[in-house]
Amino acid sequence: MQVEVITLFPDMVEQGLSAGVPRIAREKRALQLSVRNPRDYADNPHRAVDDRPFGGGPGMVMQAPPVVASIEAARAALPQARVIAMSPQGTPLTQAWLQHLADVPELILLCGRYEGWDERIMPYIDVEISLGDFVLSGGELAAMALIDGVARLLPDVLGHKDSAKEDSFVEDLLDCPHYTRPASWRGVSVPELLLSGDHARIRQWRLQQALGATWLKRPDLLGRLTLCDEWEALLADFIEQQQSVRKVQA
Ligand code: 9D3
Repeated sequence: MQVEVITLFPDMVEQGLSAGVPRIAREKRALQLSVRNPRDYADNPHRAVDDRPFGGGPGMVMQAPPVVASIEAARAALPQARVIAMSPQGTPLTQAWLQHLADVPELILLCGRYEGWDERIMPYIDVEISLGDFVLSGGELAAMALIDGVARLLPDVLGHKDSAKEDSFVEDLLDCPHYTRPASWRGVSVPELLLSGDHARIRQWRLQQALGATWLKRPDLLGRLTLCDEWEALLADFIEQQQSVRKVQA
């Protein structure tokens, strides 16, 4: 996948995606990233790309000419690309979106700064994507989050060890608890079952813990799923155990 990020902070994006999984994706050429600065397309001697809003009000607005010149230059490099604007007005990013985007060969991501951009850039945008209902100071962290989430889905980046693919349920549920050595630490032992070598029961315990964690912490996620009888029974059992724990505590 080839990605062009249009940003006033190219170093931030370049640096943020040069560690961990995105770095591996780039080294394996599964992800080819380039950054482009609208300042390089400003036609004034101070290379200004923002100006005061018509109609008054606080802050500055990114100007249409350098932003659209950047998009058009990125388009020349990536002719098939969809143009995604990172924007608090966008549709919220989900795992389903990431899975869709992981199949797209070329992407252009536009990052805003200041109060946003001149509305006249909108005809050059295919879709607006947000990270959620909270306020960031610009689109760069959102673009980096999107690229990070896509990078780990690209073929041959994580290989078979990808724990996200090992168990098909994990995409829809919260994670189960994890433990590693030491087996006993500060008087707290790892659940015995995990040391038993009984992989069928371990798998079932993990699924039950994932169902239980989702029920406790994110009931909204459970509401969107229809559970099969086996999962329903595992969750019912978890809830029962939870209620006896609560009674002992009370
Ligand atoms: C406080 C400023 N707001 C005035 C009502 C508007 C505003 C302008 C620019 C809010 C945020 C931003 C910068 N944000 C992004 O570029 C952004 C973002 C976000 O803020 N939240 C979630 N996802 C995203 S994607 C890009």
